[in-house]
Parts: sequence; structure tokens; C-alpha cells
Amino acid sequence: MELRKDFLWGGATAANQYEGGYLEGGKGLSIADVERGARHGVQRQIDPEILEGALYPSHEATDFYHHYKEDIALFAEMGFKCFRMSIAWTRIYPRGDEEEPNEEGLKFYDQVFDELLKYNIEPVITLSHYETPLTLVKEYGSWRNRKLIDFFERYAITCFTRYKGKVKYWMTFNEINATMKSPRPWHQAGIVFEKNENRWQTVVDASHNMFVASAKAVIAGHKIDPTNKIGCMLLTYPTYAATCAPEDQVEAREAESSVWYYGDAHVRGYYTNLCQAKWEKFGVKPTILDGDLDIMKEGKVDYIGFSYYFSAIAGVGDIQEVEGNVIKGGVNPYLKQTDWGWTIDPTGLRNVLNDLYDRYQVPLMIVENGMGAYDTVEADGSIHDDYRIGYLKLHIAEMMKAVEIDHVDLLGYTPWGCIDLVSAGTGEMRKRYGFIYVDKHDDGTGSLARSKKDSFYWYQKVIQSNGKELD
Ligand code: BGP
Repeated sequence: MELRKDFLWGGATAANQYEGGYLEGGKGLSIADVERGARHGVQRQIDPEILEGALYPSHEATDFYHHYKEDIALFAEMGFKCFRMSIAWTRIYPRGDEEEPNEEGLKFYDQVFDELLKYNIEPVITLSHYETPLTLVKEYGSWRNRKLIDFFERYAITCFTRYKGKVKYWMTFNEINATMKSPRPWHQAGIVFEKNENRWQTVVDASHNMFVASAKAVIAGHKIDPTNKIGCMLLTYPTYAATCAPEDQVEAREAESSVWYYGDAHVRGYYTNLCQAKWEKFGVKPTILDGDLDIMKEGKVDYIGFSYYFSAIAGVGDIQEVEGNVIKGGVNPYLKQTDWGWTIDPTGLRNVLNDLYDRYQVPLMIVENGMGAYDTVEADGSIHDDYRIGYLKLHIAEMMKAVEIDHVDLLGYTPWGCIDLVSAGTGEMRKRYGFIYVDKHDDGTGSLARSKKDSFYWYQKVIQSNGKELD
């Protein structure tokens, strides 16, 4: 099988890490706006309010808000067929609970989408990418509270209606399964567990509320425009057994189960035996109201968007663990790691493509993949990022095998942070993913000037040849 002729080559970003303009155009505060940065290897600190004098990397980020024309022209020059970005919920509903949307916020995205369409670049939109309105967290307890279902549905309907004819590809919640996998699901669900809170009760309830919200959005999105393709977004981390001892395989399967719990709920539209087994293991049950299960059944997603950065290992013995930005995983002695300790495993991408497609039989889209790395700007301004090219080349080659040899139905590939942006995990700027360099630094300084790295020209060739020329 060949890669589709209309394969969606592109790049991925998120408003909270890229857009900046955090108070402009009537925008309200989101959970990202109270996260401080940036310290190497240290998780970002969350404050209840914005503290005087502290550094908040997302406030300006790399300023897509004022540079979108320039940036989109560069994406077009690379040959992008699509561009994944998120809408900041707080630009549309600054508090999250208003009856009426903020017209200025809606207008901003109209301009962005028009600019993309001018170059025939298809927008791929995440509705909620680590950007829950802060008011919903402080006044409602975030996704613990069912009221958020209605707020999210209203927001989604506003976007589907306003951008009808401009946007066709949507995703509901970014890396939603990390709500279960992460010890602090702040990014995914706006939740930091309270001292005596039953963590698992909160996890299954918040997740249930998000499943119903996602399904309601899917139902509404299809009604508003039947050509809409609405997906979920899963964080994947294929996990190998530490040895060939069968007990290690049991551990590996268990470690991966968050992917299937959230995949089953979104794609199959019901809680499977795996989900029920999880509830028993945690000793809890989600609070399910009348009608919820019907909504989940009706609001099944059209495709699966997923991120893939690394694989992990699991087993019954002692295993050395390494932290990703939202989850931990066992270190694989056969594989190298990035400077941030993330395991590099191109074959894992082929495996995960097969695992997802075997189980669900719906189209897939790789909406995040990449390697955070230090870049050096040479005296003449050039940036020789052969390490980035090396990483992406191997991953694309495995992706092609999954399509050509294994017949996986793949819609597109959008490497993460196609232009430099703020790291979600640490808030750093020096952890760069981009084909396009942005002059912005960890201390908040920098001219925000854009320049092309070597990988820019390499990716341009990859797109032009529809993945045939990787060298
Ligand atoms: C994913 C998030 C992205 C992105 C990426 C890279 O988990 O969906 O928002 O940031 O990871 O992670 P980091 O920025 O921590 O390097």
C-alpha cells in the first residue's frame, strides 16, 4: 500500500505553548498561565494566582499571536498540507462559564484559518490542549464537576458553527489518557489532588465527564457539519516486557492500559471489560448518570490522533525509571535517550500504529512526534540540527513501513513543535523541537526573530517527495 496522495504532512503546536498574547483580545487566564518555568529537568510549578516578578513562559511564548502571518508563510514554504494548533478556550470563553463568546477571540482564529487556507493548508484543531480556563478550576473544581460538560459543549458548538467550512479536522482533549497515568493531571484535567482526596475516584469521574463532553461535542459537530472529522487524542508509550518472563508481559500490558481505557471509551463508545477491571483494581466506580452511556455510544470519534515520543519497559523486578513530561517509564537498556532522558525508539512507532489500528480499525493521525534538543546558532546564523533530522528520519521510515507493509490507514503526520515553542513539561525554551528557530530564551529575553534550521530544508524535501526522499 502507498502513502495516501493527500497525506497530511504538517506540524503541530498548541496555543498555550506558542501563542502568547495571554491577556490580549479579551482572553481570560487558563491553567497554563499560572505555570512557572523554566528549570532544566524540573516540573513546572503551579501557582493559584500570577505572582509578581515570577517568570511565566506561556505569557508571551513564541508569540504566534503577532507572528501568525509570517509563521504560516514559512509553513507554506516547507510545503505543509496541514497545521495542527489548538484554540485557546479562554480566548473564546474567557472564564469558561459565560453565555456568550468573546467576538475578538473568534475573529483572531478566523484570521488565522483564512491565512492557512490561503496556502491550502488544512487546519487540524485541538479544542482543549492543556488550556482549561482557570476560573473553571478555581470556582468549579475543574473536571471533577459535571458542569464542565455543558461549558465544553457550548464552547465546541461555538467553534463548529463559527468555523464551519474552514475547519474539518478536530480533536477534543489532548493526551486525555494521561489523566489516569500522570500523578498530577493538571495539564489534562486541571486537577491537583487534594490531601485526602480519593485519587482514583477523581480520575474515573473526571475522565467520565470528559468522555461525555467529548461525545456531546462529536454529536454536535457532526450535526453542524456532517463532513467534520472529529478525533480523540491519546498519549502512546508502547511498553515492552523487561524480560521474556510471562509475568513481565502482564506488567507491560497493565502499564499500557491507560491507552486502551481511553481509546475504548472514545472509539468503541462504551466501557469495556478492561475499563471495568480497572475500576475494580482501583476500588471505585465512575458516577454515571442516566443517558451518559447512550451519549458515549452515539458520540464515537471518527479517527484517533496520538502522540508518540518514546517507549518504556515494565516488569516485576526492580526497574530504573525515567520521567517523561507527564508520565514515567522503565529505561530500556537497548535504546539511547535524548538529552532530556526520553528513550528514542523509532520501531516503537510502527508497533503502536499497528496496535491502535488492529484494535480500533479507524484512521489514525500521528499528531505529535519529535525530539527536544539544544540548538546552537552559528556565527552566520545557521543551525545544523542533524540530530533532529536523524530522529525524524528514522521515525518517518517506520511510519512508512506501517502503511506500506502493514496496511495501517494513516491520515497524516504532524511533528511536534514545528516551530520552537515553550516546553509543556519544564517550561524551558532551550528544549527545542522546531524546523524554525525562534530567538527566545529561558530568561524571557530574545527578539522573537524566526530563522530556518537545516531540518527546515530537509522536511521540505520529505514533503515534496511524499516521504520517498528521507536523506
Ligand atoms: C506532549 C504535549 C505537548 C508537548 C509535548 C512535548 O505531552 O501534548 O504539549 O509539549 O508533549 O513535551 P515537552 O514540551 O515537555 O518537551
